[in-house]
Amino acid sequence: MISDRMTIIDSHTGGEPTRTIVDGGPNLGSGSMADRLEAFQQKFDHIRSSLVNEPRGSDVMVGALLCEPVNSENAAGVIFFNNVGYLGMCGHGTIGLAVTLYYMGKIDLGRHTIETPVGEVEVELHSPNKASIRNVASYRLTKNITVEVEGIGSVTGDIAWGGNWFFLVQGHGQTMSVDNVSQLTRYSESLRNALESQGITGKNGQLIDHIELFGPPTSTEVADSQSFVLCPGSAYDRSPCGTGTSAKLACLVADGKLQEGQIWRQQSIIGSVFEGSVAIQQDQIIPTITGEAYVNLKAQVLTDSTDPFKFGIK
Ligand code: PYC
Repeated sequence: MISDRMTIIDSHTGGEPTRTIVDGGPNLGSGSMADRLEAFQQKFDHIRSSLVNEPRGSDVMVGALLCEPVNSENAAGVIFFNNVGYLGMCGHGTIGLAVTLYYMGKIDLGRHTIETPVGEVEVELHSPNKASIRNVASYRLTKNITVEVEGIGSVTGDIAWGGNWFFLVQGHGQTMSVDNVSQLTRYSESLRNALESQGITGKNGQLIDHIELFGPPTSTEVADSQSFVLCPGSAYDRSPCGTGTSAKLACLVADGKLQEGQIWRQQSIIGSVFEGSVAIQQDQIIPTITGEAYVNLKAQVLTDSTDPFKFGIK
């Protein structure tokens, strides 16, 4: 038997894909997005895997389940996931979701609120392909922490939250080039493993699952900094990473290198750029990240009950 229940729309934000389930997704109840994420994980993880893992997906694919919001005044709820699990927030994915909702005729240009498992974020859709997200409050937890990495030596970086946990490294000695992504991936994986095995975590023992390496931009005309971001799993972010840029902005503010309202342009390893700035509210750093996204596929998901890999290659 072949089911065709689910409809997906794919988009990419600065080269990083988002696959949004816009219809026929699992019923996760009517709780908060955090509660629904838990239900997704416990009861429907095979759907996550079937959509983003091979043979239908790939390691780089980020999934988004479009949900009814708890507050009917909000535009939507969303749960993000990838090849290995779930994301609290996803900046490129939220920009992709906004562009997708516009394509579907569900939102107009202007401001909208989206519910995520880590809180509400605001989206401003400036045009059919350009959006700003006002992210959750971001902060640096620890500055200059040194970790011993097997085969590499001592690496010093900062731990910061931008909706996900990041370890941000400036002086890594690696060549920041798209031709070098295999080596950047190996380096970042070793670093992430070392953080985990040495018990270096985010707040309340939360896993640091994103690594962010920085270098100079390809041109100061286009950006202020370039980054390589390793996502949970082994895929790198083709975009400058919305939550990673938020974590970077929080560090810059903490170091007195970025003022409220000042623009920071973060370039990805493939050259796409997000613009970021912060507002300071009640001592909290609230980043706004602007980027461009494009829809590029609408499809019906076919699931053959006899397919041995219908739930993906795990
Ligand atoms: O843009 O926040 C982001 C993100 C997280 C993982 C992949 N992209």
